[in-house]
Amino acid sequence: MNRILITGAFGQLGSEITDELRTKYGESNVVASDISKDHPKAKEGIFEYLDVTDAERLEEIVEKHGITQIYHLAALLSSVGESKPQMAWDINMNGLVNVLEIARKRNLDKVYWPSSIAVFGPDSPKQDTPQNTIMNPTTMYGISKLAGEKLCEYYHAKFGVDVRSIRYPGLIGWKALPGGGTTDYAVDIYHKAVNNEPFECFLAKGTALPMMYMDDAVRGTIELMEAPAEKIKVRTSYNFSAISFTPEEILASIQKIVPELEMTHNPDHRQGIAESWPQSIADDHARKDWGWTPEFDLDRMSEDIIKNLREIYY
Ligand code: AKB
Repeated sequence: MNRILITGAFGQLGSEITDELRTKYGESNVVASDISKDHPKAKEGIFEYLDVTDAERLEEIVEKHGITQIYHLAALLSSVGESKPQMAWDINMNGLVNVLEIARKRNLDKVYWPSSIAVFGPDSPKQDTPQNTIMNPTTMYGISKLAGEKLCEYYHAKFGVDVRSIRYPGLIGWKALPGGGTTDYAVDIYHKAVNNEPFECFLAKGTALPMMYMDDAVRGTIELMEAPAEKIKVRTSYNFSAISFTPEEILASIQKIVPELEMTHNPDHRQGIAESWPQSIADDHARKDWGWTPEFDLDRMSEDIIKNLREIYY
């Protein structure tokens, strides 16, 4: 019987994965944890307050609920990580060390931990960035993710911890808002479109980034976690890809449904972060090893998000 703990359960990805895992494994087998106590989702299902840098509290929760798997999603993202680099290192690295240690000590079945395209840097190939290439990230977020990947690989090789990971592109969903990322504009633009407001983009024209619809990301993550262990050949983190677009391309896709949407550009410090990242990702290892295939292209994603947001707002 799987008993799953999710950290960062009220974040953009956490809220969607928590719902999906509860549907799949039953409410009583999925424990949501987060540093935010007052979130409305704290009242849905089993909830535990958790600061992931507190190893004792983590152990107490794992013991109390007989946890067998952890989805460790709590992290500070790229943009906020640049304004709080020490905090980003502390949460992103020490949180991961605590989770891997508990998995080793208590012989947990599996751990999931997200990495990011932020592990790549200005020296990496920009187009179809391969799984194994020069990395050299320049953000604290990217540095913590690259170090985390090596830590996961080490815990697998040295202690046999079954830790699995994906390098996410920008994730775009309609259920929860992201916070502190460089790809967040591609979520905000849909809310502006549905509310008939003009959109000011913090990235410049022509800035292409790898992106993915949340439904694909959640499905792919659970597929990776359910794949037989012998299929998982990459124990750092898998490149994971679906779509890639510039601000003008997402605007054009939305304008097919909301022709009046207008966009202006006012690039800020996030432009530099975006320019240091790949524009598209080669994910042949994920496809070959555990059968990854994305389903949503840009227009299908736009249609689905706008339909769902219209139901929420009107
Ligand atoms: C961010 O923009 O920081 C994240 C990411 C690409 O990891 N969405």
